[in-house]
Amino acid sequence: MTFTEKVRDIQQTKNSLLCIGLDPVLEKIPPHLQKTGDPIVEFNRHVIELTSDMVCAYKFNLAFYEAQGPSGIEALEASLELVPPGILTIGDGKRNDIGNSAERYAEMLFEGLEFDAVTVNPYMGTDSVEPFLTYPDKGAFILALTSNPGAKDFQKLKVGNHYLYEKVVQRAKKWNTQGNVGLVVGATQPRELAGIRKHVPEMPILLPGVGAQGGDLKKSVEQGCSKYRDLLLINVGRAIIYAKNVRDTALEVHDTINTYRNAKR
Ligand code: NUP
Repeated sequence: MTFTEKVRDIQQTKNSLLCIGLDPVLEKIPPHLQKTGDPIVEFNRHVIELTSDMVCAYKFNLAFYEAQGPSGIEALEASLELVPPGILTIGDGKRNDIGNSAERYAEMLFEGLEFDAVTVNPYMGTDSVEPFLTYPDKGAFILALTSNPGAKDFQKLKVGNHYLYEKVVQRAKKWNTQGNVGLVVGATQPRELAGIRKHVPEMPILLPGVGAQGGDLKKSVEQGCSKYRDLLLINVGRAIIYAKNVRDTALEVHDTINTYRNAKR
């Protein structure tokens, strides 16, 4: 089974496009969990227990763990153990380097931490991305068009008749000989998302930017799904993990996504 098939299988089985971003910040963790031995792990345990029946994936942004030093890495490893089978784990580190060094990043993320998928920065080109593609059952989400305001600085520069991000999408399509390449596209860019989906009808798209960053959920679902209304992984972080009622909030996002997904078009 290719990575793309795995995404489809999990999303259809669980009837969910929701990916929750586990980006814990110590100061924001509720007081009763602060008193435990490892607040980050207990916080993640709390969120995972309340939401694992309604997600297709959990995304771990490495910065939130690495910021804590060695104990943060241990917390990341312990948190990954808490994810039940049948749910994808995504290591969001946007790593890359020359091929020889990128190989070590791929080894660390796929073999050491055993993530199912990672985010990859394409700026250094094909030889830098290739090490992430040598794991056929693992996914590499290539940064195409990000959700932040600075996305326009480089990603929307014109290169010939195309924007730079369109060149990235074209190249990612070429890299996808084994069904293990995906794209990162921000929910703040729904118009461009439609164009990207047309170009890659069957590629998984990881979509951050819903919730705290104000991305448009309805348009994202309408423009970003494949024709089978899947292969879009909608990441929501802060708006769910710090909600007063984590389960109710997550369920509302999950159900809203499915309402848009199932609407007649
Ligand atoms: O374009 C991107 N935008 C973005 O926010 C690519 C990302 N990987 N992210 C990450 O998604 C960001 O670093 C954070 O981990 C998550 C969004 O979280 P939130 O805004 O829902 O809390």
